[in-house]
Amino acid sequence: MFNRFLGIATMVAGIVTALPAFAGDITISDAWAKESIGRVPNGAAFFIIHNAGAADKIVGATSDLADRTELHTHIMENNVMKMRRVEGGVDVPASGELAFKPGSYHVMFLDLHTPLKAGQHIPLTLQFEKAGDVPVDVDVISMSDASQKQHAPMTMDMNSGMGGAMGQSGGMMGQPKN
Ligand SMILES: [Cu+2]
Repeated sequence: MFNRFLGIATMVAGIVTALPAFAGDITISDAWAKESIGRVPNGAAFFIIHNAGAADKIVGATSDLADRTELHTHIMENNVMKMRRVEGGVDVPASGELAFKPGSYHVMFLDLHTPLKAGQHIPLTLQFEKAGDVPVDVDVISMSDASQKQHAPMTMDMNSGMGGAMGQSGGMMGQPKN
């Protein structure tokens, strides 16, 4: 019984560390964005939506960080990964989760007013059909931390036959080829 109590205490500590945003049945965890490199004027935020209640839908996002804040997804078209703005929102299943992650759904910041810097926390508001506005605190992380999170790389899966070369560290963009 004591062990079980410790287990619960550990779980709660983990949840507190993740600083989830909470509104009704919707909780957002693990919200992050990549730091800006050079003068790239755009950025993207990722997070996990947890829904404890009935089916809902994320219909938009707002921020003061950029001229436009949009819901985007990636699609494969003729073997090329392309970004598209999501029209009509994305369904969040009842008693389920929806992940916004690299290579898939993301919140896009177009024309950032200032570059994103690692260590920053940026405010973002997600808009749900039923839960309404849910404020989110997004952690801006470094490129190297971000590449560790990106188990689904943005590039195409062209190296799948090469044995996965996990021994090499630091290869962010794959090997250059001549
Ligand atoms: Cu995008």
